[in-house]
Amino acid sequence: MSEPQNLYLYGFQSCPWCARVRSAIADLGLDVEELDIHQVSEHREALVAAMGRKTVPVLRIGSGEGARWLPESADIVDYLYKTHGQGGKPPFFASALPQRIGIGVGLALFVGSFFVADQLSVWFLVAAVGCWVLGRHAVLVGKLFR
Ligand SMILES: N[C@@H](CCC(=O)N[C@@H](CS)C(=O)NCC(=O)O)C(=O)O
Repeated sequence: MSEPQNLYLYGFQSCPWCARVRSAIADLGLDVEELDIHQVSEHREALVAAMGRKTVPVLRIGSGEGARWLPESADIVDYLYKTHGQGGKPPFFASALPQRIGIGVGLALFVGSFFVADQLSVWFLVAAVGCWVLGRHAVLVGKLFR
């Protein structure tokens, strides 16, 4: 297990994307202080001051002027495994891969829709939107497999 790393997670209890980060933190056995933006207004204000919005989860690495603020649950999970995972990989649905695959396939189908017959292009567009939505919400899809 790694030493405490001066890591802080901005989030709130019922946020599914925060749960994804929490599962990685538990898996890696990290010491991360959680800062609940619904319970403590100072945490919310600090987050908005740093990020310009209150979307969570956001990982703060360090404190004060030199702090780095990292948004996006999949990127946070990747960062935690890169820095503390000792070569291990996050589980598929906790990683950024499903999002990247969903969005990539969605984009490919969208572009493909311009090159196929009219009747087929509608289905390509429907499938493109489906892949994009599934990719964006991979964390919720992943819950079905847990
Ligand atoms: N793509 C983002 C989604 C984060 C997200 O939608 N967070 C919700 C809570 S679970 C939120 O903060 N919504 C309020 C807002 O954006 O102001 C991620 O994976 O971290």
